Formats: sequence, C-alpha cells, structure tokens
Amino acid sequence: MEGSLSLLDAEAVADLVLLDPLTEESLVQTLQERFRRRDIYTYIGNVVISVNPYQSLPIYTPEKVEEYRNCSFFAVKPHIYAIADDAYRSLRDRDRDQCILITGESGAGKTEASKLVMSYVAAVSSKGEEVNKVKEQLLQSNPVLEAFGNAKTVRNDNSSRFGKYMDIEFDFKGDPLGGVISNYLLEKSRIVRHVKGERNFHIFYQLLAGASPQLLQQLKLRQDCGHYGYLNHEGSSLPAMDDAANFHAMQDAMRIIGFSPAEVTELLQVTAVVLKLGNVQLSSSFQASGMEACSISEPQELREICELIGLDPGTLERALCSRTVKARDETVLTTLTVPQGYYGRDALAKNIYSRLFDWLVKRINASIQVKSDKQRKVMGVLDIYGFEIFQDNGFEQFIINYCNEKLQQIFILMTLKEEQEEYVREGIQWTPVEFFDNSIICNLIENNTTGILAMLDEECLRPGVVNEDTFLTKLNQLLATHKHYESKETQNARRVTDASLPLRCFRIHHYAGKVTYNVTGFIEKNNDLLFRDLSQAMWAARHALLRSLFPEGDPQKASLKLPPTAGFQFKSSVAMLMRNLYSKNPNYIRCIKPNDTKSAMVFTPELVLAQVRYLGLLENVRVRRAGYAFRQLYGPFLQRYKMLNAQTWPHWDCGDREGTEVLLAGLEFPAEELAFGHTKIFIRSPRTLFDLERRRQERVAQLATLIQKTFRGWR
Ligand code: AOV
Ligand code: MG
Repeated sequence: MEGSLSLLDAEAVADLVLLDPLTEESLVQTLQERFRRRDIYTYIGNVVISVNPYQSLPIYTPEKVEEYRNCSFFAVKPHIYAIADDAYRSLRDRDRDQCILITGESGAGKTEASKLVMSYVAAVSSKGEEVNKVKEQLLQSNPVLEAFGNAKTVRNDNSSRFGKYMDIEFDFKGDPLGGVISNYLLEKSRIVRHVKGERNFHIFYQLLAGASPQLLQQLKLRQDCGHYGYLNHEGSSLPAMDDAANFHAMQDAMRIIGFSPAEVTELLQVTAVVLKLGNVQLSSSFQASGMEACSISEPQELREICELIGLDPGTLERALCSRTVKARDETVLTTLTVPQGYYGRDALAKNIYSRLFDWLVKRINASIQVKSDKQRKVMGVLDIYGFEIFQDNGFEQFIINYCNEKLQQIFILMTLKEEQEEYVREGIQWTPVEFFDNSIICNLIENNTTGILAMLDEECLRPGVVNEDTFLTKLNQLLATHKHYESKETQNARRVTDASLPLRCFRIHHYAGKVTYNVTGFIEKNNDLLFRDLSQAMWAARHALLRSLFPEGDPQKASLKLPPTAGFQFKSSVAMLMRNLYSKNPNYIRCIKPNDTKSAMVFTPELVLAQVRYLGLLENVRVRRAGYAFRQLYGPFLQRYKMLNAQTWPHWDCGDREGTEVLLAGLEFPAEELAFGHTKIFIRSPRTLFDLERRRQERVAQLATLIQKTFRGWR
C-alpha cells in the first residue's frame, strides 16, 4: 500500500496488505469486523473489495461525492468513489486509458458497483448542456439493458444474464463524449425454461404490468402472466420490484437515448411475438401415409403472431411443422414429430430474443457512439456474470467460468506487471514472485487443437452420429493425464473411487474450485442451429425489424456454410476483450456476497471464506506485498516519523531522501526490511510498519507529556 497511515487500525485494517498475520481466517475476520462497522469497502493496495450491504447506506450522497473528489486515495476511508476518482483523474490528467474490472459471484453487487462508478464520473465531470445530454444517455442505457437482459434468479432478484463491457469516451478536458457497449452471450435458454422460483427476463412482466390497455391490444397481449407458457405461473410478481413503474422508466430511458416511437413499437411487437410463440400448441395427427406428423392445434395464437409481423400464417405453420431437407439435387419436405416441432418453436423464440437483444445494444450504440474524430480517452467498465457453481452445471456455466478464468489470468498478469514496473521505475531490485499461474486451465479450455472448446467444435462439425458421449470419450482420451481434468473414466484409470462424480460429466479444477459439468446439451447449445425453414419464414415477414434479424433467411444468400459455434464466438470475443483490457490501466472492484438470504447486515463467514478463496484475495495480497508491503514518498514519510530520531527532529533541511535514510538508520531495522527507491521508501513487512507506528505513538505521547509539564512549569 501507499501513503496513508490513518488506515492503520490493527483490528480492522482498511488495507489488507497490512494484515498481520496474513491468513484466510484473519482476512475474513477483518472483513467481518469492518462490515459490522458498516465499512463495506476495504482495499488491497488499490484494489477495492466491496461487501454487499443489502440495504441503502448513506454513503452515496452528493456530499460524499465532494469528499472523494480530488482526494488523495488513501487519505479518506476506502470507497468505490475513491477508485472511480483515481481512475478518472489518471485518465484526465495523465492521459492513461483506464478499465474498471468488476468481479464477484452472482448477487455480490457488480452491477450496482458499475452504476456507482458511472454516476460518480457523471457527477464530477463538467456540466454543460451537451455533456449533460451525453451523460444522461449513457446512464439511461442501464434500465433498458436491465429490462431485457436481467432476470430474477435464485441468487439475485436482478441478475444480469449477459456480460457487459462499456467504453466511456472522454475528450482531453475529461468531459464524456459518448460510449460503446459490447455484450457477451445472453443466457437465452431462460426464454423457454427457468427453474422454480426464478423468472423470465424482466421485460415480459414489465410489459404486461405497465402497458396501457391500448398498447396491450395493439400487441395482441393479455395482461395476465399466467396466460403465457413461457412465464412462470407462480411467483411472477416480485414484491421488491414494481414492474409497471420499471416499464415506464424503461420507456423514458429509451426516449432519452433517442429511440423513435416507431422503433419502440417495433421492439415491443417482437417481444410480444416471443411471448406468444410459447403459446403456439402442436399436436400430432396421422397423415394418409400413416406417418405421424405435427400440426398447429389452436391456430388463433399463430394467426395473431402473423398479423403482428406481416406474414402469411401458412408460411409460419409450414416452417414450424415441417423441414426442407436437401438430398443431392432434390429438396424434400419432411414432416416433423411433435417434439421436433416444439424444439424448433423454442429455438425460434430463443433466437428471435437473443438477436433482438443484440439489435438493442447496437441501437443504443448508434445513439451514444462518438461521432467526431476528436482525440479520445477511454474508461472501460466491465460487469460480467461471476463464477458459478450450481448443483447442476451445463454449457452456460462452462462458458461463464471460462470467462472468469481469463479474468483471473489477466488480473494476476496485470497486478504483477504493475508491481514490476514500479520497481523498475524506482530502481529497486525485483525478484519474481511465485504465484499460481492459471494459464494451464485457460489452455485446457481454449487451446486451438487440444482445448475442450476446440474438441467440442470438432464434434459439432463431424458428419455422422455425434452426441455428447462421443465428445466425452474424446476428452477422456486426449486429456487423460491433464492435472486439471477429471471424469469417471480418468478416475477409473487412475484408480480413484469417487461417488461424487457421475457419468456423462467432466470436472475441471478451476482456480476457484472444482466444478463438475454435465455434458448434456453441450453439442446443441454450441451448435445453436435454427432450422433454415424458420429463418426463411422470419425473413419473409414484412416487419422490418424482425426481418432484419434473420439475414441468413434470404434464399439468395443461403449458404451451406455453418455459422460459427457459440463457443467459438465467445472465445473470440473474450480474446478481443482481454487484448482491450490489457492495453489499459486496470482498476479492480471485487465484490463479495455476505449471505445467501439477501439480508441486510448478515455476515456468514463460511460463505465469505469461499469467495475469498475463489477471488484469490490471499494470492492478491501476497502478490501485492511479495516485494514490499508499504511504500511512500520520502517527504510525507519523513514528516510523519521524524520525531523518532534526534537528528531529524524537529527540523531536517538536507533533503527528504537523506532525512529518511538518517532517520531509519537510527531505528535499527534489519537491512532487508527496507529499500530506498528514487522517490519512495519501501518497507517489506507490515510488522515493521506497525512497529514504526507504535514507536511514533509512544513518542507522541511522551512529547505531549513533556509539553504539558513545560506549560505547567511556566504557569
Ligand atoms: P451482481 O450484478 O453482482 O449479480 P447486483 O449488483 O445486481 O449483483 O446486486 C444485487 C442486489 O444487491 C442489488 O439489487 C441490491 O439490492 C443489492 N446491492 C448491491 N450492491 C449494493 C450497495 N452498494 N448498496 C446497497 N445495496 C446493494 V449477477 O448480475 O446475478 O452476477 O449475474
Ligand atoms: Mg449483475
């Protein structure tokens, strides 16, 4: 850590770099003690740890903004505003592009943190009319994206079901000019299915609760959630959430961003279509040939969908119930079975919705993107889904955890890089730090030939019968000896008995812990295919927005090439994100969820310990103080401790560095505890610093008594 000494409270250090002794227990205890005092923020150097208070604390007021504005990072209590301020000033005054990386598990407070950073930056940058408009647009992107991309899950009533990275762009004065949002893999399976106690995406409930009777009629919707198959029949309203009010806020937000009324209508029409697709019922009938076929059992819903999107109902019916198969030069229309029909229907609903979401992001970008080519500085804010370990983990968890593995990798690399650079700058010998390098796990997943994603792609593209079993067999063969890979088969080969690892599963030893993935659904979700008949039907619709979402439905452009797999796309976008982050100066906010019941002021140490482990906080502290735990500019350091040596007290006039040398020489610390840099003094262990601080307090007390005595003598 650098600087402040007001942070030295041995019971609840505000900077964990000073924790002594450093153990997992002492770390959790410190967080707990601070949490009890309602100090939800704690540092590790310039990393902020934030523990979700689950209640609104009076620490985000305009007065607080003023307090942190231009403050010295360590002179005030740890706060998310301090890191936002530091990043903003470094961007404005030192011309360094910044990124703010927010990590933590579901419900830990990442999205709230990202909004706090944005609103802080908005509050401290200047306030002209044009700038204010830009700021408003940037801030208003949140309610829109949350309506379409967030949902209630068991863990979080407002859980982000997509990853988000936003670049905010500034001019040389530090005024926001605009921004660009990138989104990562929306959890679209939620459209058609969600577990008990969860909900579909907020927008559906908002729409039904908030739309006027006229709008509902225009969209051919009924107000009752229970009417819709894709919405859970129970628990559709959330006591803590006012769906109707949020709908109006979302509509206002769209207006501020610059959506035209026609665009909003189109957007809501497509949303309604998704909802209504879930009510299209299929049943089986027998054809003259005796073959079983599927047909639409209740045509009303289908007719209404087609009216909304300007499509002939016959076309949609055909696309839902049959499939064109090309065999050599012939095309044959084959009928689908009822399960195949439902599969196609659900795939269509998921595809429409996720493409609509991509469109929404693009549309917002079109409004907020900077149009001028003025020189820009950039602050990136990353709010992505956190590491997930569920009872049952599938393709989504695999992808999410892979992303977190990459973030951990870049975190360690950048922290080390930053440390190393400071040592070089200060002319201090740098001894490499031992740390757990998780590249081996990243490689296991992303290697171009032997990585799990590559093997999954290979299976997806292989002609013939492919299923998850052949995929798993291949993994088992190629990864038989990999230290971070396990399955029933490799266990058998290694003669391990372990009832906790079922068949059809593989387990990865992530940096954050072991996760068992069930391969069921991997191939289908990675392929993410939509029957061509369905995309062609969508393209045939007169509805301009819907039609634009399915460019591959244009028969002129029909290609036999398969689209890139979901895994491949994700891997490429993560690689791009990492390159982007690596080029910026990183700032970290690591969020912790203190309890599983969303309760205010409840702190469950076991839960926190698990997160401390998988956020790698101990590792973080170790890296931070691998060299020297504390460093400070010579001037302030000498000022604080000069009374400890008669030679430097009360005045020293021959240079701060020399003064510090003389001062410390008199205190007889072991030589390896100290290093003298070009501008800063470095102290290796917190113990030395605490010792120094203790001696200072004693000396201050002595001096106070002395002064009192002297005064008494005078009287
Ligand atoms: P997440 O983004 O980390 O989860 P959120 O930011 O949505 O978590 O936080 C979850 C809930 O915790 C919020 O809706 C608030 O009620 C509460 N909360 C979080 N931070 C604060 C704070 N600083 N002050 C008061 N309440 C807070 V997920 O998106 O699920 O990974 O995918
Ligand atoms: Mg979130």
